[in-house]
Amino acid sequence: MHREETQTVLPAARPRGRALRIGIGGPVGGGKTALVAALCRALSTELSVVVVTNDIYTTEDADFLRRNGVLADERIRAVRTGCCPHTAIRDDITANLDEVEELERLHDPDLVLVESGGDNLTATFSYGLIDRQIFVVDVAGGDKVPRKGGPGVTRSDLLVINKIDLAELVGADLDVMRNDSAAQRGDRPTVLISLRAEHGVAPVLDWVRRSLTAHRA
Ligand SMILES: Nc1nc2c(ncn2[C@@H]2O[C@H](COP(=O)(O)OP(=O)(O)OP(=O)(O)O)[C@@H](O)[C@H]2O)c(=O)[nH]1
Ligand SMILES: [Mg+2]
Repeated sequence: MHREETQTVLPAARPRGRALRIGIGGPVGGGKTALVAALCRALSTELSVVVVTNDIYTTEDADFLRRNGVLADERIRAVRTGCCPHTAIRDDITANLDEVEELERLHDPDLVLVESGGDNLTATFSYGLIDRQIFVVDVAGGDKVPRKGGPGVTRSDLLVINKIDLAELVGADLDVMRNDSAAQRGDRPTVLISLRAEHGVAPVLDWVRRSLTAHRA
């Protein structure tokens, strides 16, 4: 652990309050697991981090995170929803809450990341499960996506537009996506990133650190 190195960013003494729980949702394949992996890699030397993934039929995403060694295996739990992913993060959150609370009991984390199964634009997390939510879309769905709205696009605490490295290939205009997001979201932040780029996760990392500081305060 290298907690001393981060004291300029985070409060020196960790209050004994509950961990910050962040939900990460969005359509299938947008880069939710890639984002979780990048956040874990960047934060796990300075913070205690745990992860709950959701898949409908498998434990694919948890397996991926474990295979890539982003955290110790026991810090990663998988929920198999067996039904529409939004049900398990919004309507009946019991299975997720059980895993989150068990991980909190075992590891006393600073940060809990809950990845939703890939869903559609209507999916959101219950604030009974998480404190803040990130909605991840990608440019490959077309630059119309932010304009189509839905609660993830309009009301998530952070909108991530991922895979900007592919924008030219798929003919997505990033200015259109930026402007439509601003029109949909008002003051709520949006970041355009590529998780394939070196330090591509940095804008999300900054937001997570600011959120953690605010949560602790
Ligand atoms: N080119 C490019 N590919 C990316 C980027 N981010 C993720 N990917 C790739 O996109 C694919 C899907 O990424 P995932 O992280 O599995 O997406 P997901 O949202 O977790 O998918 P589900 O959990 O199945 O909904 C993978 O092959 C990633 O390697 C990016 O910024 N650029
Ligand atoms: Mg995933």
